[in-house]
Amino acid sequence: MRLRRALLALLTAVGLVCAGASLGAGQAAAAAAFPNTVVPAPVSETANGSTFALTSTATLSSDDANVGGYLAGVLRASTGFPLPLTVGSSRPGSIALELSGAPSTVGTEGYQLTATATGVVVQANQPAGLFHGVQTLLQLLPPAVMGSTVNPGPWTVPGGTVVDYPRFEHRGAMLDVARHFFTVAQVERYIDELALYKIDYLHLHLSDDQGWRIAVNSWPNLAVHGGSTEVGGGPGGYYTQADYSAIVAYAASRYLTVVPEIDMPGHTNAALASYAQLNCNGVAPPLYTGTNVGFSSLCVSLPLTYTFIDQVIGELAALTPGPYIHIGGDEASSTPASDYATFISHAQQIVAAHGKAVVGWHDIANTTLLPSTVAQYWGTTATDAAVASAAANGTKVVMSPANLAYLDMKYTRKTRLGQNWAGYIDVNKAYGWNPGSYLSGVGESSVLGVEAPLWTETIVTSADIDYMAFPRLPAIAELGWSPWSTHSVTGFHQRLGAQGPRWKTMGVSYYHSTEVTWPSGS
Ligand code: TNX
Repeated sequence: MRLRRALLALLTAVGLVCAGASLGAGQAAAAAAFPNTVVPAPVSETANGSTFALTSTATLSSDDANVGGYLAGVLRASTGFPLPLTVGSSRPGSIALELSGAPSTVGTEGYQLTATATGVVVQANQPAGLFHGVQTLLQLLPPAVMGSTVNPGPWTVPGGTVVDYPRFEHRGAMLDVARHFFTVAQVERYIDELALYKIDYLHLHLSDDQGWRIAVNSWPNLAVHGGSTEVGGGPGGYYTQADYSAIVAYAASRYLTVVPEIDMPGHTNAALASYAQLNCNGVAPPLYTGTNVGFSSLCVSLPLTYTFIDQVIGELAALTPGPYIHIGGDEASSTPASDYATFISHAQQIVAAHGKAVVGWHDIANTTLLPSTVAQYWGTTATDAAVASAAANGTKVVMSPANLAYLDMKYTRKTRLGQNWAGYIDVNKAYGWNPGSYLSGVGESSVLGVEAPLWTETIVTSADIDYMAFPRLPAIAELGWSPWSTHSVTGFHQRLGAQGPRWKTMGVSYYHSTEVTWPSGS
C-alpha cells in the first residue's frame, strides 16, 4: 500500500496522473487539492501545497517580448505594481516565461506551468504555448486581476504544476460581420475575449446578402455600395485593407489565425447589387436588408464570375497570412446542383492557385473536393452521408453542429436575442457532446477541431456578442482543447462558475445560465 502511494505520488509529481481525474477519492485527499477554476480544463494539474504571492517588488522575465508585454500589461493595470519586464534575460523574474524546458509532448501550443512559494515559471516550445500558459496563470490569480483599475489584491497563485496542450489543432470562433457590421475595435475586443479560452482561429464571415465588408481594389463598388447597409437597414460599413490587416495583426498578437470567408455562390446579393455585369441577366438587384437566405447566386455560366473570384480571392489571400480561405458554399438553393458542383470545383482551383487551402460549409461535401479542402459541419443531426463519405476519402472536418455549437441560437425560449431554428442551446447542451465521435463516420482522426459560429441577424452591439458567446463559447473551447478524460458536467459547471467574477470585472455582460451556480455578486 505504501509502495502504491509512493508510486502514485511519483507519477503525479512528473505530471503523468491528473490529480482529480485519476486518483481515487481517498488518494486524492492525500495529494493537495488544485483549484478547479481553469477553462479549458488542463491535461494535468498537480498541487504542491505552496502558494506564490505576487508583490510590489516582483519582476517579470520573458523569452518572448509579445507574451511578456501582454502579461505585464494585464498585471500592471490591476495590481498597480511596476513589474519591470526583461526580455530574454538570463536572470529569471518572479514570473518567468521561458521558451525552453517544456516537455516535447506539449507541442507547439502547449506549456508547462510551475508555481512555488518563490515564483512562477511558464515553459513552452513556441510563443503560442507561452501565451496559453499565461492565460492559465491569469485564471489561477484572483478574478480582480482582469480589472483595468488598481485593486488591493492579495495576488496569490496556488502552488503546483500544470502540463497542458490541446486535443485539437483547430479551435475556432466565427463572427458574422456581414449581417451587422462590427468595427475593428469591436472585433479586437472579441479577439481578446476568445484568447482567454485558448481559441486559435477567428473566422470572419466577410460577405453575405446584406453586406460586403472588405475593400477589394479591383472591384471597389463591392465595399462602397455592397457595404453600405446591413440587416434592418442600418449604415453597415466595411474594412479597408489596412483595417483588415490590423485585425489580422491583432489576432496574431493573441495567437489567433484569421480565416476570411467570402460566401459563394449563394449569399451574394451584396456583390450582385454592386456590379450588374455579375448577374446572368445583367441587372443589379437592390440591396437587401432582410434575413431570408437562399435567394441569391453568382452566375455560374458567366466567365466574368471566375475573373471576379480570382481577383477577390487574390487580394484577400495576399492580405491573409493564415493557411485558409473560406468560400462559404452554404444554402446555395438558387444554384442548380450541377452548376454548384462546377462552381465549387472552380473556386477550389482558384483558392489553391493563390496558395491557400479551402474551408467550406459542409454543403460542399456533395462535390469533388481537393485533398486540402476542409468541410465545416453545421448540420443538426449526428449523421450525414456526404460528410461521412468525404471523411472516408480523407477530408478533414471542423465541427460546428448548429444545434450544439451555434452561438446565435437562443439559450431558452425567453432569450431576447438570437434564433431558434436549430433549437435552444443552454450550457449543458453546448458542452454535452464529443467532437471526436459525434458525427457518424467522422472519427477523431478526421476531426480538425471545433468552431463556434456567431451569426448576427439579431446581434448588434458588443454587449450582444458577449451575451450570446458567454458562457457557451468557453464550453466549445473546452471541447476543442481538453482531453475527453477531463470531461465532466459538474466539473465544468464549477470551472465555468469561476469565470463569472472575471467577466463581471471585465464588463462582459454574460448570460447567467440557471444550469450553473454563479458566485454571488458576479
Ligand atoms: C444558417 S449556418 C446560415 C446562415 C444564417 C444562420 C442563422 C450556415 C452555414 N448558414 O446564413 O445566418 O443559419 O443561424
